[in-house]
Amino acid sequence: MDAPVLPMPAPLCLVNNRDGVLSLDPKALAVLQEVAQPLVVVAIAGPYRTGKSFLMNRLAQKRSGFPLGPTVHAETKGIWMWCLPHPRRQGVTLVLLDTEGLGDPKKDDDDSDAWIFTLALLLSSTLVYNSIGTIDQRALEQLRLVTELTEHIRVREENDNPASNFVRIFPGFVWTVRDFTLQLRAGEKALSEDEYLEDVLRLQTGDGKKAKERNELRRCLRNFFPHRKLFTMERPAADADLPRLEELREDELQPGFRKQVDAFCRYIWEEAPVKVLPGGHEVTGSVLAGLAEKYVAAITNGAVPCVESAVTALARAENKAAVEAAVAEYQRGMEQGLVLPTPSHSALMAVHQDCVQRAITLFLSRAFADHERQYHAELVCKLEAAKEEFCQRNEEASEQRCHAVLQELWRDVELRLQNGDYVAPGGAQLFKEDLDRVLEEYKRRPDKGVKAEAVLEVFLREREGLAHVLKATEVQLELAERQREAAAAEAEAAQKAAEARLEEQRRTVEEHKRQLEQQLKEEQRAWLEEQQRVLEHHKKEYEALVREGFKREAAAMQELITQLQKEKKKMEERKALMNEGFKHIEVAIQQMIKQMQTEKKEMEISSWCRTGMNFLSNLFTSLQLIPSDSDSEEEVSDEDSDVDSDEDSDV
Ligand SMILES: Nc1nc2c(ncn2[C@@H]2O[C@H](COP(=O)(O)OP(=O)(O)OP(=O)(O)O)[C@@H](O)[C@H]2O)c(=O)[nH]1
Ligand SMILES: [Mg+2]
Repeated sequence: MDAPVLPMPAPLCLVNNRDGVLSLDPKALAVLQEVAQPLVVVAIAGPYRTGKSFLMNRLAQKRSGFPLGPTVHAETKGIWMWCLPHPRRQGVTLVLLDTEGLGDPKKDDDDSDAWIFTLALLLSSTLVYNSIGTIDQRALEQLRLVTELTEHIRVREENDNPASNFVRIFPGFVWTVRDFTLQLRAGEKALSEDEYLEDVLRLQTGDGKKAKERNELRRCLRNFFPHRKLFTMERPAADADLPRLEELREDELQPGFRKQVDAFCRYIWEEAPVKVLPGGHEVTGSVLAGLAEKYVAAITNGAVPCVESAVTALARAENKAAVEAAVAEYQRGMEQGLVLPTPSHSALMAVHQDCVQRAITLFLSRAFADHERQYHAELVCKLEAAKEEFCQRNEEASEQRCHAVLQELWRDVELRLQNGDYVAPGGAQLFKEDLDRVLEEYKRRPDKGVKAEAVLEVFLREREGLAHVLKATEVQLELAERQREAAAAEAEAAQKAAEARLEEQRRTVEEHKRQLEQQLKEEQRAWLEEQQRVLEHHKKEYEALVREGFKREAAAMQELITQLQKEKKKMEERKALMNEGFKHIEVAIQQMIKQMQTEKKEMEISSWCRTGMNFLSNLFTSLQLIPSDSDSEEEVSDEDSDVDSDEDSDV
């Protein structure tokens, strides 16, 4: 399992805010870099002095941590971070982000409020908006930052259409209302907290400028945040005790508050999702640190943070690291699994296959946005080169061992040669017997490895001159015969090795194809699911607008839905195309193998990569999984396109 979060005794400042200039704290970044687990990131934002830090400490299950201030002066500055083991999910880290309160009159820089809020939103998977009192017009107006988000966030580099794209990347939205004293009723009817929130977000009738502005905010909240949840909490203690809340025992807090805050914590621990990038890749500490760096750099350069460019830039570094990690994993596995020299080439290949599989799995679990499969192809080349190196080392180890054995066994023959025993009468017979003994013993010796026959053949060839020295035809014949035998054995071994290598290359190509296919299908499934979610969300909105009598807005919503349906349909067509593509790949691999078998040749690494991996990547790339904005625009302008047959067109 991935390394668990390091114990972090107290929160650290992640984003400094010095007079409106934001910067990242290297210490907090270093802590994040160490967290290899997927992260659930919960950020809290909202007006200053409303009990945000206190609530975050409850989520951390700690009495103190994020500092609270007892006075009217704003306490939290910038964004503070606390990484903790997730209380409910093994192998997941909970990251709490406590932000500086909004609307502090002491701040003269209004912009930093907007950027802190933007960062909290971009970095989290669940955003808690905390306010005090009730959700009245004033409370809503404090959230006007939401209507300005289009000026602060871009989702894609080109053709960005924030209205439809925010919903894909925005976190879940939880509103906590503190010191809430109202009864949740509409007339006679009791309301749940969520019904109350929806009631508050209902569009207001009227055509005036004020009504428009009010509705704009409501519409933004409804459109951008499909998952909304409300928790109301009563005052936690008597007025006199509020400044020393941290010191109060649990049973000194109001029972009603305890129940409500517990329900909130339970919801966050059980429901808040792991943060994912567009495309579904789970965010780990290093990725979150990278995102924070990219976004803060954009803000300090006076630019608008763009999610797509941050992800693409991060992907380069992460994918490179993923290749390195996968190759290191392969090498570690090979070192541990092999004792050189191996008895046969296939013994080495069995370990290789196992390690390659683990390396590819590791790479695919870490890599993201590798749309051109550039890094996957690089991995193939590096694994191939690493394998060749192991094969080389295996052969060298075998050669050394065989030479040592032959040297040892030949020592007696050498002595007899020096004594002239073989030139004496009966010498030829004696030489034959000795040679037999040496070769028998050589055969018996274990652990000679893949070069046993080749080394023997060379060894015997080097001794061809002996026959001449000994002037004995029998010796000459005997040597020639033995040499022929060794050569035949060597040819057979070489043939077997070539076949094994061919088989291994086929299996490796298959393995890459299998894992890639699995990943592509998974990506596509995630995309379709996300699109379905977005569609359902917009459909719900459409129905609400119709119900509330907002015809013009409903028509605009319907247009958006039609566009999303077209994108979905296009993806489904691509799915069919992709399945076709995989069949072609299968056939192409078989043909490639057949050709190699007939030509009895191995592919060189470079040509292997070209014909194998590049072939696959080109085909996958040409399938172009995710439709781009330009695709959908092109489709939308195509008035004749038939979408009415689509299952979702019943709105
Ligand atoms: N009335 C009230 N006070 C609270 C509540 N929770 C905490 N407090 C008190 O309010 C004061 C401010 O609490 P914090 O948690 O620091 O509030 P904050 O929103 O983080 O404040 P800033 O970081 O300055 O924006 C402290 O004295 C808390 O004890 C609450 O639910 N109701
Ligand atoms: Mg605070």
